[in-house]
Amino acid sequence: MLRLLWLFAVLDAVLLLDTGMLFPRESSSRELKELSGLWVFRADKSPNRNQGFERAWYKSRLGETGPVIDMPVPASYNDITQDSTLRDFIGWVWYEREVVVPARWITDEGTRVVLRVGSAHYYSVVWVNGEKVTEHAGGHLPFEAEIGSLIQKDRIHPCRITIAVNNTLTLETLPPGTIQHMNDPIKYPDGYFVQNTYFDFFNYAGIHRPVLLYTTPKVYVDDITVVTDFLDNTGFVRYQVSVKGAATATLKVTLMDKDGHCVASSNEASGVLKVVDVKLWWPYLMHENPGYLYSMEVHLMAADERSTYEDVYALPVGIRTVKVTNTQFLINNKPFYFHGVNKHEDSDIRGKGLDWPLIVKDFNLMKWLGANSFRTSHYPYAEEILQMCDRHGIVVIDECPGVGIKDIRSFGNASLAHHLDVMDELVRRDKNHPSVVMWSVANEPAAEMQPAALYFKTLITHTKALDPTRPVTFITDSNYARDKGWPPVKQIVPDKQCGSSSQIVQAPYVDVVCVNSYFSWYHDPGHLEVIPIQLNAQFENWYGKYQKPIIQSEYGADAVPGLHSDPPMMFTEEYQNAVLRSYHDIFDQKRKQYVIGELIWNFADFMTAQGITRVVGNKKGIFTRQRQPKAGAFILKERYWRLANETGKLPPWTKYPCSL
Ligand code: BDP
Repeated sequence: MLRLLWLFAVLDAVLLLDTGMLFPRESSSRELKELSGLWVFRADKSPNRNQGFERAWYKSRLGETGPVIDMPVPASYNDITQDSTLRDFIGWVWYEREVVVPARWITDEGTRVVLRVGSAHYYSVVWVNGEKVTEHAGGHLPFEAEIGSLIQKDRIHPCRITIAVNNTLTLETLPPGTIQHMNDPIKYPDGYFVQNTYFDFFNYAGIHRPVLLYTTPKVYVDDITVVTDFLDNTGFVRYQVSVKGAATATLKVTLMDKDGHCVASSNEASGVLKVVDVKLWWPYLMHENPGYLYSMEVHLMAADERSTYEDVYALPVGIRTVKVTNTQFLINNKPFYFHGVNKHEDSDIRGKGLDWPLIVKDFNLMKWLGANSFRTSHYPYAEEILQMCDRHGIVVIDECPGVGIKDIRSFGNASLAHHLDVMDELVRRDKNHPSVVMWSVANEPAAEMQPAALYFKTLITHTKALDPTRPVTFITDSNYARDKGWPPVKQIVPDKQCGSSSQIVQAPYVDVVCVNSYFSWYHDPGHLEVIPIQLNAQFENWYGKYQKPIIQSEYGADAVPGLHSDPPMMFTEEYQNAVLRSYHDIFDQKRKQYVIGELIWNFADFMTAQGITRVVGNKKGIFTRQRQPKAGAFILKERYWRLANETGKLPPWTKYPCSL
């Protein structure tokens, strides 16, 4: 009974956003039209970057107001041409695409037509046939607009979609940045400015995820929330369906197993489905049948004086629990050890654009490696990736784009309000993914600054209220970013004492302590011998002070593939190997106590801004940017399979991982 009361209580956590953001899926009542492919494109290179708005480029075809080029969607625009001014462009770019909309979508008054953008970095304004339909701040989460009435106005011409996207980062964006105008005429051309960022990846921009049109009936399933639990052999799926477009509707909710058999059903908009002989959702390498998903089919029927409406939406549901103790992370009440990676959405040519071959390759590599988890450093990844995680049992720490919050002015009210909105959007989008087991609200902010304490208290409390079912974390830099040479924090941060005070902000509110450290790299460079003592001290200090489980959320070293030296020297593959091995020795001592995970920095090499510490990007990958293994990948593979053998339950086919 208590369990059921708890399930009810958690669903009362109400998102402040007034609509849902269900992933668009086809069904007998919903159609979908993908707009991936070639769009026309122009960067607004006018001095104030504002010509597009001044001359209303959205009013007519983009090709009529100036030159245009082909631009693939989804993709970052930066690496598509040979033009360095486009690669490094700051400001508004314009995309346009004409779409022929099925006649029925226009004539059928009972149909809603929705335009959805999976993500566009950073700020977007969208017009349909010259009329503004929406705008959105934030580069990593979806947004939508209903456009039916607009396309009905002009039934003759194809529907023209114009999207202006601006990649400028300011003190109040997430991630933050600053625009610096260089006014010295002896050094810089007239009107010269640069974008400063305080994070270590290239600020790729453009329409990064699919744009599509989809339909629903006028009365439709707007959102579904599920929270799961189990007791012995019985699973519980507490659900809530929210309906839009009518005050009343009849619902039929059916939970189907993988073989299409109904295992539970209900006619209520909210309730608890009981699943006998439940098949739990388990992580990869923890169970012989990982990633088990049920399908919750919601069937809506409604009527008004004009028509009847029927909507069908099927949501994949994994039944599992997550709990944290002082020393353990429990999935389905069993200790889970994160042996995984940090990733980036990053690859040659398409930058941060969603790319299925890359996604599938990365999952194959993670499984080859024996990785059971990753963290979405440093922003929310595509939903398509989370769906893969659900299906393959890869566990996710879901991070918001709160990276590089280094300037005291980024702790103001406007920044906080935006950060809270982003958490709302993130939780709204990802709440139903069984693979997501923890929220990360920020990476290595300047937590020592005085306003940070209240800022993060508010943020973490808010996130826990949004979703009381998942732990919350905040990633701390045990090295302190200012020592790294990047970002240029010394110029923008008032020079306050920077020591261990960041711990004060983090630990009282988070459920799991996540620590990044780069011993023998940013500190004591070249001195591998310091790793054991420093890493040991790091763990003992954090645990001693807060008695919370710890994840080594980043560690690693750059290795230029093919660069060798023995004894090891920095930037060689041997040095990367040595760093990994030293860290692993300490992890092996502490994982028996309170260390609950290790995530290598990074899965693959990735592009960064140009700078004196980066040779065409960050080379801390254990795979190259083209996804070929460096020597370190084999060390990690051996270790991860050994850990899996020790801590998990391997299916027979994984006995010989080398053949995978
Ligand atoms: C960490 C940051 C990560 C960087 C990494 C590095 O969280 O974004 O890429 O350092 O310097 O502190 O390689």
